[in-house]
Amino acid sequence: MGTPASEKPTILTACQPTSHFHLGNYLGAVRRWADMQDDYECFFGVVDLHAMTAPYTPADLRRNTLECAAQYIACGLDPKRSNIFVQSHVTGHTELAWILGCLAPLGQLERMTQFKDKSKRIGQSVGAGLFFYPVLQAADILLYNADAVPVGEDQKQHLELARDLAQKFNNTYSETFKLPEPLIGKKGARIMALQDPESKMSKSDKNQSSTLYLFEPKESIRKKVMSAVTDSGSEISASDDKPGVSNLMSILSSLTGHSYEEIAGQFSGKGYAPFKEAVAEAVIATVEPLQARYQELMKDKDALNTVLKEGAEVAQKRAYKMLAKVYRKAGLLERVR
Ligand code: AQP
Repeated sequence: MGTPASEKPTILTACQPTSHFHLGNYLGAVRRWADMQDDYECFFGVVDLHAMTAPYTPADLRRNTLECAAQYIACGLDPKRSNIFVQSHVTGHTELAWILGCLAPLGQLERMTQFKDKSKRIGQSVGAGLFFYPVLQAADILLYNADAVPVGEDQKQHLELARDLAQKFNNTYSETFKLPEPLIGKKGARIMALQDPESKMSKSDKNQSSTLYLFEPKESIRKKVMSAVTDSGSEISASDDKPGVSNLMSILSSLTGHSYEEIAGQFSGKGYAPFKEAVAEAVIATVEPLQARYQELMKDKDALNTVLKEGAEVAQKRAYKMLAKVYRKAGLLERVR
């Protein structure tokens, strides 16, 4: 018998249901989460409230939320071992975000790179929600008093804010929150855009040839990889002055387990084409079984909704407990029942 859930450290992490997962979400995040399920009590959120921070249509959000749950399961998250839930189904995320927001220094929020990048991309219609997003993310994590948060490298700055807010709450009121540790993988922690290897691979990239989706057709994957930006010269090696080749090497290494040295040796003197073909084949071999499982899961939406209902029930119990503690410590009068 394994360790009971209550004795395991807790992890909380999440994806936004904005569109299908890309290879960065998989290698930097979800694949690693699947490997952690026996060692941690896991809360995997579908953070629909975060997805509202950029312009969206309600029908897409609804569809993406259920599809995100199916993708989690297809990628190896197991509802029998983990709690998969939708953020808006659990009371407490937005409430705690308000309390933490009252402690969050404005200057620190203004320095968030994701806010700066995304607000530039969205332009005039950018809402205050995008600015407040990291505080809601801190609330997502602290509501479960998570010990650790496995994420890609792009989330490091947000996690620092979550730790700072936990510390500030503890100092202002009294010891309440653990300081969550970021768990950032060594391999695949930052997969870069295929057409612009200086920027991270992202769902909202204007140039969709840059983003490899897990559930896109094989031919399209092959085409995108073959047209990925490489660097001058023809040598296969990872270095700062070769961001395109380094990114493809990182993808191949993460998918096959081969080291950079092995990859460099295998393609030495052969040029970019066979190397890119190997990358495309490795991606396709990885996504094929995931795609088949995903199609199966999407046939039974009732079963998916049941997974989300059960996940939210467990999450809610935990959230109510934490929220009551936070309200008490922050001086809110207990409600007369
Ligand atoms: N390029 C990446 N490389 C490694 N890990 C990544 N993650 C995201 N992009 C990369 C990790 O995926 C998890 C879920 O991310 P998310 O759903 O919150 O989406 P995001 O970070 O906002 O991803 P995108 O693609 O950039 O979405 P848009 O364009 O909508 O903002 C996180 O653990 C993240 O670290």
